[in-house]
Amino acid sequence: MNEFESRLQSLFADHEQLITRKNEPLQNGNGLITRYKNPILTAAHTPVFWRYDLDEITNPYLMERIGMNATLNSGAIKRDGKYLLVVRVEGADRKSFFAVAESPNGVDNFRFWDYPVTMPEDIIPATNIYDMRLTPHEDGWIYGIFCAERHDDNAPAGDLSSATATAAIARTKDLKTWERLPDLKTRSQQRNVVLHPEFVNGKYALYTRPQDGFIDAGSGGGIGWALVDDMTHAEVKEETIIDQRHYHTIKEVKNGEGPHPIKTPKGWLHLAHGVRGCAAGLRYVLYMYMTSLENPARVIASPAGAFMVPEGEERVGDVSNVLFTNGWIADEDGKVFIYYASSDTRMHVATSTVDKLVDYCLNTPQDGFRSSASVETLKRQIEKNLKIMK
Ligand code: M1P
Repeated sequence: MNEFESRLQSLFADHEQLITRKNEPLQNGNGLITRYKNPILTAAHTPVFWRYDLDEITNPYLMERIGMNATLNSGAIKRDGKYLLVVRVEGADRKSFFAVAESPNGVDNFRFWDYPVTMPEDIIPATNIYDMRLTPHEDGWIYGIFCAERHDDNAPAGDLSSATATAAIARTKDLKTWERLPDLKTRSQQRNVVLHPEFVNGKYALYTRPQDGFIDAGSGGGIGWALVDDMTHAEVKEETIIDQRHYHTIKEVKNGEGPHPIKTPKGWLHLAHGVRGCAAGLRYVLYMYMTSLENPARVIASPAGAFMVPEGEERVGDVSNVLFTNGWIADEDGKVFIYYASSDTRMHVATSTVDKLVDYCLNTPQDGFRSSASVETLKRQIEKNLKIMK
């Protein structure tokens, strides 16, 4: 065996060892979620045959030809007993694309399908596409709504950073063949748009996130709600903010819906991200809320603060201090798999149950928006507990 062949062999062996590594739940959780020891997907999990030209004649030094930088913000769905993620893979060239990774158990052994998703373009091609929310809708289609980023041609000459964010829409039956539908028509820019899984008053319902600019929510922001007649020509004519940003909270700067909500007997469970600013930059955390079964746009529970924050190695990456989620799977037995990315770099899983998440939403105190209100809430719990402890 020559050097090329032996390196090739170890590349494949190391990769196989990495992707088949057993994951383990971490002890000492907070009673609500269980984190897992290993990230479920990293750039190193992408197939060797994506990154290397395996031909000794054209790549005699066996060097990486197409680098992968990150695997992050993934949509999630369960099909035929398999846990499927539509992963945002970011190449070394900074372009993101979608690729499906599947696992037999939802916590490890995630393996990418051979080819990434070939996503058809809309009329104006996008420079970058990312962060797909998957919704199996009661109309029979699986919709993928994602951000399409394009250079802002109205920016002053020489400004190569200004961009626009638009909600792009595609649908599929098998995650292999995608039909691209026209981008969502709205007055403002949009990111973090999510399709509700059921018709509401006979219409499609969208969670939106209007924003003034590509980064800044500006005067807009908050999680919005809009009814749309037709997903093949989707247009937001009226938009109501159902989950506001608020001063001195974890969602002061901006927020955005995560995956589509989960239906429970007590209401719709929502998972979202909230952003605040600090000396270290923006800090992204996850939070939850619930809306009513009768009217999914009416908030019925809003626990104060964060549901999950970046911890340990999660805090560091390409964009540090970020947790972001756009995928979760509720199993038939009530177990919930929360798929989240840390610091725009790698994917993780945490598990919980529908019952625990509902209990968390309904019984965690709400934000009183002032320190004195927080102290009163704390005192009530202390008083109750001291009686129990006597
Ligand atoms: O870098 C953190 C996140 O920033 C954006 O989220 P939002 O639209 O709420 O600001 C997105 O670009 C997301 O992909 C990214 O993870």
